[in-house]
Amino acid sequence: MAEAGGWRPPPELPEIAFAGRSNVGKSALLNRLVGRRKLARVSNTPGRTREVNFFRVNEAFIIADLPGYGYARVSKERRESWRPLIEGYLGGSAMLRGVVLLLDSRREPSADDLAMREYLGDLGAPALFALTKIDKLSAAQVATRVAKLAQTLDVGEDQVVLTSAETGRGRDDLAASVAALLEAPPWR
Ligand SMILES: Nc1nc2c(ncn2[C@@H]2O[C@H](COP(=O)(O)OP(=O)(O)OP(=O)(O)O)[C@@H](O)[C@H]2O)c(=O)[nH]1
Ligand SMILES: [Mg+2]
Repeated sequence: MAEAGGWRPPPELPEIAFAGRSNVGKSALLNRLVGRRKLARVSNTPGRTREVNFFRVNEAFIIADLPGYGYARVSKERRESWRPLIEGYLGGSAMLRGVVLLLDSRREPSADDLAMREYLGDLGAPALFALTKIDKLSAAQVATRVAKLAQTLDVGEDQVVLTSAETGRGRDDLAASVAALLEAPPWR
């Protein structure tokens, strides 16, 4: 089901998935994480990434950049087409070790964000919550937004990583958290 065209790695290396709504900054953050400017295409056109893109990092693990969901300007059918693709991948990959769900630090979670969060809870996969574009908040706004988002999502603040692909903030925290997911025993 996850075969969205493009390269699919043989299931030999552990996989970490990046999920989030369209334009939340998945591609930018994963480029920042692996320190390569143009690994994943950062789009000027939201809703661009419509397949699962796999990136092998250091011959050690795979990042699956999932298509962004919830882009309003595409047709209703296409807007809802993310579910089977994303859930098919997350539900089916034998090598999945964890999911990073990205949320825009400035915005309230959308219905799709909450559906995704619930899906991850039901799935039982280890999850991290990366708040993106933190550079767009003032220092004073950060603490209140983080507390509010953690509460809305019903996650502990220790599972939340504050990130900016623009400034690099949170990159090392995210790398450490991803490394911990990779070192944990398979959950499935
Ligand atoms: N200020 C700021 N802008 C960001 C940040 N991360 C991403 N952006 C911008 O947000 C837009 C979307 O970024 P992408 O990384 O392409 O988002 P995406 O989630 O991969 O989008 P899709 O592939 O369409 O689902 C681009 O214009 C980025 O330059 C950030 O940390 N800070
Ligand atoms: Mg993208």
